[in-house]
Amino acid sequence: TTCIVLGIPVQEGAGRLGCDMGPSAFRTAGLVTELRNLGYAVEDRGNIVPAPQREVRHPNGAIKALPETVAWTEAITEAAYQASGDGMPIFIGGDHSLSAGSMTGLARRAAEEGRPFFVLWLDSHPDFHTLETTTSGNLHGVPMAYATGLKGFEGFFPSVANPLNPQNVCMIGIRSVDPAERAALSTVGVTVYDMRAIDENGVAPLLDAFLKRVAAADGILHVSLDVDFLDPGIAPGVGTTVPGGATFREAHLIMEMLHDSGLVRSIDLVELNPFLDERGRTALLMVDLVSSLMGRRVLDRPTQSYRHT
Ligand code: DIR
Ligand code: MN
Ligand code: MN
Ligand code: MN
Repeated sequence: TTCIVLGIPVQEGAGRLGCDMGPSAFRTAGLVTELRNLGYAVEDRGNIVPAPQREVRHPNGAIKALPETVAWTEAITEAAYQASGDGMPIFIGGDHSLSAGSMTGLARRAAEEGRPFFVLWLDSHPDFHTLETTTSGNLHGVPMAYATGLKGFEGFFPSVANPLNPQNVCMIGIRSVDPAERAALSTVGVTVYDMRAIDENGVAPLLDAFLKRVAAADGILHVSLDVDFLDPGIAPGVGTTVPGGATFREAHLIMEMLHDSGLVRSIDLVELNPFLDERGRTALLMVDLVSSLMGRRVLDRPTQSYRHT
């Protein structure tokens, strides 16, 4: 596999500035070297630039930076589609609005390959607002609703040719859900494991069940990792910390299980805000987690096999 690193310095989707420095911080933290040390060929395509902006206005006056986000989404969708034909894309953000583009581009690729597209969403938030329901107006809160084809984006965002089936989405780590998101989630069949589910079961059985479903469907799996999935105590470099997040050990276990599964085709690393970080520790932790996802291991051990039969 060739890892294709794509920097996406979008910050307009978040409530505060600084995510535009995320791609630099991932590179400074050694992402590319780490991947090469694990034996991968790596092609760093640099940072992508947004498409030209069009004037676009929405009746929801709370919305911020709609023309910018639409322009980013257009460019990211195309870059994601192209990169997924060349190797394993690793999208380094940038705020989570970038996933509106990465998921739609990857979904198009999966559709062309005739395989179902699945997403593992590791985040404290479901990011399941539509343009109508967002009250913060921060568009990093909408990418999952957009990619799954919820109503209300038409005429503003690019139309979604290959909507992600909500039943192919598994969210883990959720602990901050707005009322409109809760209502929408309950109707569409997204699998949502909140922190209580982790506390009661541990992450392993939750993820195992999902990976078995992906394998049984011969699916293509995308992983979207928001820094705020992690507990703020270990990952302070994000604008939207929420207490009570995933621990170092839970996060690494998830990454190692993902590697063992052999199912992951692409990764988003989002919401890293180097301005809020403590001497790069969050960037370093994120790179460390990527290493585990890409195959670094402590000991050899027999692994559960997730094979399509
Ligand atoms: C909140 C926070 N649900 C909003 N969202 C996100 O602003 O819509 N924070 N994504 O990271
Ligand atoms: Mn998010
Ligand atoms: Mn989040
Ligand atoms: Mn089958």
